[in-house]
Amino acid sequence: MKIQSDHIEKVNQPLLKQHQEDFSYLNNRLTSAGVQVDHVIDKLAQFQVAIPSWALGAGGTRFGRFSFKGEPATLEQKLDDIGLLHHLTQTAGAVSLHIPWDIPTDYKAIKEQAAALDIKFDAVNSNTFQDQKDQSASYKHGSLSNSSADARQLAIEHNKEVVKIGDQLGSKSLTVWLADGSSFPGQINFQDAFTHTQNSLKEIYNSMPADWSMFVEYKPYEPNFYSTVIQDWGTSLMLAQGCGDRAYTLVDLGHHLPNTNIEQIVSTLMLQGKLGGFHFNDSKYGDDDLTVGSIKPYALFLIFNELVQGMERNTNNPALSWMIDASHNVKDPLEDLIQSLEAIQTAYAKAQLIDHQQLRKAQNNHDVVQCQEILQHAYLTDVRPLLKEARKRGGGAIDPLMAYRGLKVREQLIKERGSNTVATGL
Ligand code: PSV
Ligand code: MN
Repeated sequence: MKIQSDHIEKVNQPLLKQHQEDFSYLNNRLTSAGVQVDHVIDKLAQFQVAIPSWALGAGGTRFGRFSFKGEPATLEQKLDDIGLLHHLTQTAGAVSLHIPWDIPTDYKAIKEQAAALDIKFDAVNSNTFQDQKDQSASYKHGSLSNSSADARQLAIEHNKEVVKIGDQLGSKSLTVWLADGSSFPGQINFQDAFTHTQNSLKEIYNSMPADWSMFVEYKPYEPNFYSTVIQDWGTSLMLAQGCGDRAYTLVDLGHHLPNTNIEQIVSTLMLQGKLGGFHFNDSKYGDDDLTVGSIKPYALFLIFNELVQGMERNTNNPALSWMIDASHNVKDPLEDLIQSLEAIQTAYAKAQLIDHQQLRKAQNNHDVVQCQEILQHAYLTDVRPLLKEARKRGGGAIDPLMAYRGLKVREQLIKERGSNTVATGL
C-alpha cells in the first residue's frame, strides 16, 4: 500500500482550522519569549529516526509471540511499512538492518526502493546472540568473548560480513550488541572475557572501511543473569577507546538498572566525543522495550536536554545515529512506532525551549528552585502544534495516528498480505 499526497491532504483538511489557531497562539507566545520558532520547527524536520527492520512485526516475549495480521513478510514489505510511517510522520527517514534477519537479495532494487521512499540506510546490526542453522561453532557460551577461538572467529567473520552488506547499501556504521556473559558465579573468567572481546572488536574495527564507525552497545543483564561482558557505559567506552577514534558507545535507554541517571551518562559521553548511537524505548523494570515516552516522559525530556546541549556544544562528538529499539507485543507495530516517534519529537521540541542562559545563571547563583522552574516551564509547554506544523510543512499528516486509522492502513495491509504473514525478528 502507498499513501498518496492527496490522501494526506484529505485527512488534514478537517484539522487545518484548529491547527492554525493553536499554532498561531503558541507561535506568538514563544516568539515573545525570545524563541526562534522556525528554527525549532526546522530542527524537528531534520531529526530523523531509524526504524529497525525487526520492529515492523509483532514482537515476542520470552514466553510467546502472538502474530499480528498483515505483517511484512519480506524486506521489501518492511521498507514499504517504513515508507508509510515516514510519509505520515516525516520523521522515519532511515532503516537499521539486522543481519541475518534481513539480508537483501537484490541490492540495486532495495536501494532504489529506499531512495524512492526517502529512506536512508543507517547503522547495520550484527547478531551473534543466536546460532544460525548449521553454524560451525556455537554462541551458546559467548561470541566475541568466547573462550573458544573457533566461536570467536566465527563471530568476527560474521561482523565483517555485516559490514560488507551495509557497505553495499550506503550504511556507514556497525552496531555490536553482545549477549555474552554468564548466569552463574565462576562460569567464566571476567578478565579473559574482556580481553577476548577487546581483541575481537579490534579485528572487526581494523577491517572496516575508513569512513565507517563502530557503536558498542552495553546492557547490564539479560539473557545472562549473573554477569554481562559489556555491562555498562564504562566498559563500552573502554572497549571503544581500545579500538580507536571511530568507535563509540551506544546508549539504549532500556539497558540500565532502575533509576540510573541516563542524562548524566549522555552528557559525559558527549563531552568526551564518544556517544555514537542511541536506541529509544521505555521501561518500567528492565529492558522492557515499551513505547517511547509511555512510562517516563520527564526522564526522556531530561535526556534530550543533555542531547540538545551536547549537539550544540560538543562539536567533537559525531552526529548521532538514532534508532527506535522497541518490541510490539500488544499494539499494532505501526501505531506503536507512530506513538514513539511523536514522543521523541515532543521531548526534542521541549528540550529546545529550555532557556540555557537563564539556567546557567540560576546554576551559578545556586538558585536551585529557579533551576527546576526553568526546566519545568519548558517541559510543561504543550509543543504539539510545533510538531504538527513541522509535519504539515513537510507534506505529512497533522495527526499521523488519526490519519493511519482514517486511511485504514492496517486493513489495506491485511487485504494485500493476508492474516498469516510473519515478520523476521525476535
Ligand atoms: C538487545 O537487547 C538490543 O537492544 C540490541 O540493540 C539488539 O540488536 C536489539 O535489542 C534486538 O535484539
Ligand atoms: Mn538496543
